[in-house]
Amino acid sequence: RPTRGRTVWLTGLSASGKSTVAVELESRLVASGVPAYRLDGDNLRHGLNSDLGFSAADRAENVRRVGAVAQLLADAGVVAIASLISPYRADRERVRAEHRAAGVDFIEVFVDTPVQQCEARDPKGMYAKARAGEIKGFTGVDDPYEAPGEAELVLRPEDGTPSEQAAKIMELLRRDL
Ligand code: GGZ
Repeated sequence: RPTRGRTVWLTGLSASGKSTVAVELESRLVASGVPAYRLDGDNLRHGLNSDLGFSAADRAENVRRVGAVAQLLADAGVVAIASLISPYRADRERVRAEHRAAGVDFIEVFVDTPVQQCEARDPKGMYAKARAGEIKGFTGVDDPYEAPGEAELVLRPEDGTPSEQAAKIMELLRRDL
């Protein structure tokens, strides 16, 4: 029986761990024979979304496009794993509504790492630049992040390593894979 495609949408701040959890989830799915494909916000901004910046309108368009691609993948029987900051609730809800209209499952996962912790990690030095005013409109510093009200799953640092966090998503998916 072919697996049913669906979208797992990871939202959270820069350096919250979205991409790492996405990598772990993808390898767990593939290892259990489920086709999965990652759509990473930062990566897609080099190609599909290279015309977009970080205004609210551009972020909305970024989220819309990745949502549409995820739906295509899901339609092809693939588990699409999107990892984007996707800071606006309305943009994420629009993607959810489009999935619902198409009969495709949408699983929102809030990677809830507090900004202090993201900033302490600062793997690319982006928070430092934002604090110094060298980057304007950086999410969590001088641009908003609207936390999900009803995510299917919330992952906090105390839930363990990214691999353990990915295992929690697997539990949620396994019910009806
Ligand atoms: C937030 C920014 C910004 C601003 C550049 N605000 O952690 P990263 O570095 O590697 O990933 C972040 C990435 C965010 O892209 P997304 O497509 O996920 O964002 S959104 O969903 O909001 O459209 C960050 C980097 O781009 N970056 N400038 N101003 N993140």
